[in-house]
Amino acid sequence: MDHDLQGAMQDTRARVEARLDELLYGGPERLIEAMRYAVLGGGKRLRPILCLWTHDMLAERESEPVLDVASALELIHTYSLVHDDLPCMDDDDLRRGRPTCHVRFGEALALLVGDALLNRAYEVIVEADWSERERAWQCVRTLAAAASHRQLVGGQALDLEAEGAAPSAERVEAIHSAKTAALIRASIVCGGASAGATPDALQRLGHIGQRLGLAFQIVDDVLDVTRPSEQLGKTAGKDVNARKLTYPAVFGIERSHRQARAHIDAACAALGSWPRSARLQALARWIGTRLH
Ligand code: GRG
Repeated sequence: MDHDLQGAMQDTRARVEARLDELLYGGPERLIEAMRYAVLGGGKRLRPILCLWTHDMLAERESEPVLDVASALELIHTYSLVHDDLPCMDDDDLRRGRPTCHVRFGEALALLVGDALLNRAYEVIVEADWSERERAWQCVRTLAAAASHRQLVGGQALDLEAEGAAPSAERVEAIHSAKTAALIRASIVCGGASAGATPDALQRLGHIGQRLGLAFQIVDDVLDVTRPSEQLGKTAGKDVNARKLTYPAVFGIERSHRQARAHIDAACAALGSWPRSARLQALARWIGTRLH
């Protein structure tokens, strides 16, 4: 990976982790321990990085509490992973290279961890020190829609229904768009909203986020069949074993690669209309290089 990109990602990751560490306190001791275990135990922090770097691309300086919005995105993402790993869902025992939250703390507490992280996310945004409340409202609205029954939760429901179903391009795109792309799209849109982007710019950012979100999930699907668990930090080959509807299942590996590349190229071309987009474009390319 590009040395500068790696360093910049690491710096942003460290900022986000320090903020997440400050945000998770209070409540019953065992619950907060489990919440901190789930959130602070690794992860690429892609969504917060996308949010912060989109904000930087558009704003002269970081004047709004975008670090709190970025942290909220990670709280929602982590809630979805904790719930997804539960025995009634994907039933996984490895996440981010460690035992999953329910394996370590029990199913009931893991369920509550997810509930608590979701609510904490919105609380963090509305309690932050905004100079323009309208921007906070836009971020909350964007996140609530992305995490809703139409998007993240709806995508998970479609995913459960689709296990063992006949492979279809429309179906796999609908699932991935809702389950994965929605939150990645929201990360980029919230970065723009917190910087006061115009409605037109927010719409363009949404299209870019959609492309990157789909590319990210296609790459994730391909890695699931091509990499071992030790490299992934989660159980490899789960999709095939669970007869999941994935891009490789529908298109094969080579065509999946090509589709991911096409989404990334289109996202970079669209980003090119912003003069300070180089770092975000490098990050978009990095999503594809995970395949190499
Ligand atoms: C349970 C409401 C609910 C939703 C679950 C997140 C999710 C939806 C399912 C997890 C399984 C899966 C393949 C999700 C697609 C999104 C995805 C690739 C998640 C993993 O994201 P990374 O790679 O994880 O960014 P880290 O650990 O780096 O944060």
